Order: sequence, then C-alpha cells, then structure tokens
Amino acid sequence: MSKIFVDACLGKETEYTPVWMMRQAGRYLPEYMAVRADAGDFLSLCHAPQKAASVTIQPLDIVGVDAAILFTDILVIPDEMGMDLSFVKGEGPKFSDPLTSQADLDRLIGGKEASDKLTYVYDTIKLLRKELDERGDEIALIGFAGAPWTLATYMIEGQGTKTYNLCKKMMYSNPELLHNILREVTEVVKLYMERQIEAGIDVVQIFDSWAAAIEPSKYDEFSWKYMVEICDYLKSKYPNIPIIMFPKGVTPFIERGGVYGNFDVFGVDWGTSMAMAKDKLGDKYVLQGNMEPCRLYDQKATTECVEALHDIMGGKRHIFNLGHGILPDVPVENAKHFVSECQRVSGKK
Ligand code: 1CP
Repeated sequence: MSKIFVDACLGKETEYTPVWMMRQAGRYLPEYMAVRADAGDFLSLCHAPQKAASVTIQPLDIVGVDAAILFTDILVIPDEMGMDLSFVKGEGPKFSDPLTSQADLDRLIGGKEASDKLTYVYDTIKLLRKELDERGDEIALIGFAGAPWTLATYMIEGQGTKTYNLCKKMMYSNPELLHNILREVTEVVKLYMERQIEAGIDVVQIFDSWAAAIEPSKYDEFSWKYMVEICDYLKSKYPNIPIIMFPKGVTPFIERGGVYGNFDVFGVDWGTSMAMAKDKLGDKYVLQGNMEPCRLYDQKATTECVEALHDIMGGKRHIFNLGHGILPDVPVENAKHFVSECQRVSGKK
C-alpha cells in the first residue's frame, strides 16, 4: 500500500493534499508535557525510545496530521560526536566546549563511530514502524537531521545565537576550518540518515533553520552544497525515499535561481512568497508550506491563509505545513483547526 504522503512528496497525484506541522510534537501539547515530566527532562526523553515513540504519535491522534515526525533533536549528532550537550532551563541548548580550532575538531568522534552511538534514535524508529504498521493506516514516518551549517552554528557558538559572530568570524577569517567542520558533520549526517532509513523511516527532512545567517552569495558554498551532497549519497542508495529540504529564509537564493540538487520537496519558509516559489521551483520540486506559524493564534487568520495557499497551489505538487515550527503557546484547538481546514479545502473525506 502506498502512502499518500510519500506519493505527494514524489509529485504523484493524490486524493488530497497532506498536512503536517513542523515541531508538531512538543510543548503546546499538555500530553507531551506529561511524558516529558515522566522522563525527567528533554534529553532523557530523547534517550527513551518508548516515550519518544509515544510523543511522536500524539499529534496524529490529537490534531489529526497526515504524517508523523520522529521525536528527537538535531543536536543529538554533535552530542554523540563528543560535544556534551545539555539543555539549560529557560535558555535552550548548550555545549560546554565549543569548537575554536582544528585541534578541537580533531578530538571529536567521526562518521561511522558517531552514527553507531545513536542507537536510541534507531530503536525509537523501529518501535514507531511497528506501531504505525499495526495501525494499518497510511501514516508516513518522517526522519530528519539538521543541515551541516545549522549544526555547525551550535558547535561553534556553543548555544543558540542572534548574531552568529563566532561562526562568521570563522567563515571569513578561517574558511578552511569551517569547511573541515562542515565536511566532518556531513559525513555523520549521511550515515545517520542511512541508518534512520534502514530502521524504517519513509521520508527524510533536512532542516537548515539558520540558513538566513549566510549572505546569499555564500549560501551555496557554506551550506547548500553540503545538503546536496547528503541527498546525492542517500538517493544513490535509496532512490525511492523522498527528501525534503528546508532552508529557512533564503528568498534571494531562490529568486536568483540558486536552488539545485537531487531531492523531491522544497520546504518554503513563511517569509517567502509561495507564488514566487511556485514560479521558480514548482516544476522541478514539490513545495511544502508555508503558513506563518503565528497565524495559529487566530482561527480566522488561519483559514484565510489556508485558502490562499490552496488557491495558489491548486492542490497539486503541494504539502500543507507551517513556514517554521509551531510555538509552545498555541492553543491546541487552533492547531486542530489548521489541520482540519487544510483537509477541508483539499477534499479529504
Ligand atoms: O523543553 C522541551 O521539551 C524541549 C523543546 C524541544 C523539542 C520539543 C527541543 C529543544 N527540541 C524538540 C524536538 C524537536 N527538535 C523536533 C521533534 C519533532 C517535531 O518536529 O515534532 C525537531 C524536528 C527538532 C528540530 C530542531 N531542534 C531544530 C530545527 C527545526 C526548527 O524549528 O528550526 C532546531 C534549530 C533545534 C534546536 C533546538 N532544540 C530545542 C530547542 C529549544 C532548539 C532551538 C534553540 C534555538 O532557538 O537556538
């Protein structure tokens, strides 16, 4: 049985346009908060396959999305490369010893060894595969990784950043070191995604959340080409597994015709016009997105946007989603409203 979400990613005509939400498993759901409390903290939850699988399933049952996204975090890769990740309450992720030199990089664990350590992720996927198959429905499971650039920003800054000054200092004054870091991370992501596919995911998404920090003329050199390299590797082994690329905030890169590569779906962020993206990319790639996530605070604003997106895309070569992740204070009722409005306009019975 082929899954509608997978078919839609591959550009086949489907009965309706599937919908899911980035960050759909998370803090806006009281049920998520309960499982996280039970696990102790966020990282312990990522390390507990039964619990991670259960929060992956929650948005299917609670908000009715058409695809599940594996519950884990992009930062488990640098953690397993030896960077000692912690989450400080109210402050977000922290690495105690950020990368400043080649010697720092040389101390990290590389490709196969690092990907071998992520067994808790593969175990979560195996549990989910079994559960989704038992449900007998058509729900696809999305696996994911961070883009090498986005991962490198945390590895170099040691935390989230507004200015990216340490990464950018490296980009302009020691590009060779930044490329060495990006190459090393790319190797781990390739093997990690391969292992996720072997464990049972149906679709791959690569999140380049901090793409907009790079000036457009440098975006290919420092990020996109590494993402494309990951796609080439995965497509050579698994041509039927769709790949979604989500570089956030790269409107000028799209406009100037910079997008290329062997992948299936381009995730359009909320700051980019869907009509422009369709014009530039719609023939070559299926488009995903792109409601501004804050529209979820108001049901009328949500309906307006869903209808406008449907008018632009006409139910073809499109996957409904937000243009970035759902925020923790969105009412669950409004998330359900978004999903049901997408399903209404696209005629899901
Ligand atoms: O308090 C908590 O419970 C932790 C909050 C949280 C959650 C629910 C974090 C910490 N990560 C996650 C899960 C997560 N992270 C998923 C789960 C699956 C789903 O989407 O439902 C996914 C896909 C991610 C991916 C992720 N983590 C990204 C890329 C996507 C995006 O939103 O841009 C990024 C940048 C991260 C880093 C990260 N992890 C957590 C936080 C708070 C952050 C962002 C920190 C920052 O702004 O720099």
